[in-house]
Amino acid sequence: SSSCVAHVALLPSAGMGHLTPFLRLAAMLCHHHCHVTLITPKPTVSNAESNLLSKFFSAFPQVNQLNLHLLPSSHTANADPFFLQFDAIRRSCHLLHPLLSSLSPPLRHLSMSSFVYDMTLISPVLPVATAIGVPHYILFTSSASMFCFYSYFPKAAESTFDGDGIDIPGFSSVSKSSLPPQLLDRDGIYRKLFLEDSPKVTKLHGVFLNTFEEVESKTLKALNAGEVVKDMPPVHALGPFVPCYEFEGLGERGESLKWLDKQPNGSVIYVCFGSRIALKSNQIREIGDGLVRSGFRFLWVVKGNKVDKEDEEKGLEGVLGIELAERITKDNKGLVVKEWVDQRQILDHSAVGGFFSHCGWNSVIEAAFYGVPILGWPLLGDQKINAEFVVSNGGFGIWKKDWGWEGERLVRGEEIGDAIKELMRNESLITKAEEVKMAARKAIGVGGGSEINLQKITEQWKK
Ligand code: BUP
Repeated sequence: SSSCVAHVALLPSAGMGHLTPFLRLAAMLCHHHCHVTLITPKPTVSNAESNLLSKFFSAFPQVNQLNLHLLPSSHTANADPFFLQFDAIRRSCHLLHPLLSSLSPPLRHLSMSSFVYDMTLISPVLPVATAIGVPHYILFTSSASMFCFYSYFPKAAESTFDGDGIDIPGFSSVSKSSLPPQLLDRDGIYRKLFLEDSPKVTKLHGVFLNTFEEVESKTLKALNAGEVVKDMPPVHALGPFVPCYEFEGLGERGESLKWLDKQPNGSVIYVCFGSRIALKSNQIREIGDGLVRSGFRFLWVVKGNKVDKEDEEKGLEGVLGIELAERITKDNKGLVVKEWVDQRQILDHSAVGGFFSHCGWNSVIEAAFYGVPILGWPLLGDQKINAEFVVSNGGFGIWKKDWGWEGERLVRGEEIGDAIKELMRNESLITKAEEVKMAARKAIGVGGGSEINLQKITEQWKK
């Protein structure tokens, strides 16, 4: 009967790094026979987001779409467009109450359904979820380690971080230089957001993470034992969120996949620094120089602008510079693309033997799922914490710590070329990556930890 169907509402926030895991979770919930409502903040910041949303809704017509029309964002000159969007969503959350009250079937039935929202929306959503009276959860779109740091942050912020590192139960010893710089900045906007939201995690019914026991067990245990924060609600590892063939990369195989088809097994290094970062042009040229110097084949996604909507008028030569573009063409070993690529299919391709990555959490988890060794260059935010995970927990990659954050110094082509050679020639990393891949698949397979967690929680909602 319909009373046995759990009805889950999901609310993602800005950027592909947040939207993608939400859509993958939505697909997982559909496969577990939940009725799903996806709340979509409109308009999106990037074209990539609106494209992915329309593919998702055509693959899952049973998912109910609710548009949350955003109030205009407060314009701050030079602010990060993604931050402005986070802010606009936060300031529009009071509009959720009338929107959610109009749902059918209603969300209101006690312990029958749930509301899952983005980690950056705790403060504004909390009163709405409480008023509706529905169990509510956040999807924390980074690692368990980062969540550990996030929850402990108000306490940690009392200190000046002057020592070598920071001592948090379950958090691998991370040095001060690896902590997100925006959080150390006393006037930082992300710091304010963390300080406001973090103490409220105890008010949630639970926290979902795109990770798995096998790689973050110590941290998950500490979180769930209340060692990080007293009264921590249950923290559920549900990952790795499987890239979903039903809506991702539908349609024609693009240029980059066709090019990969022609390359030998394990011969190509795939280079991509995520959807949020546009490196300075002198740094882009050094990367190109490093790729050519390495002697390896490469598939390189470059971004000339932070937001894809503004990137269209600049051609590839405009981003690379004519000299580098010609050198790459002459060398004939690499393909450079400026358009959005299907990273899932690229990492799954047998020609790809390594991944030069900024260590965004989704990218790290995708590389783990497909067993691809990583050369990490964390550029901002949580990425050094994620790189630490790759090197220590997974052991499937390398990270040159002296390269620093984005723009800290110019990393030379020679250094980059050497690091690529080191990655691509290291057989033991391939073995490690294969082990992580097996563990990842075990976690979500029948009887696996994450699969059991998801089953338990959806059963709970159906009661
Ligand atoms: Br760029 C790019 N194709 O061309 P992260 C990214 N992706 O499929 P970020 C593509 O976007 P945050 C492209 O597979 C991953 O799922 C990629 O998320 C996909 O980094 C996602 O790796 C990017 O977490 O977000 O974009 O920096 O800062 O929120 O971590």
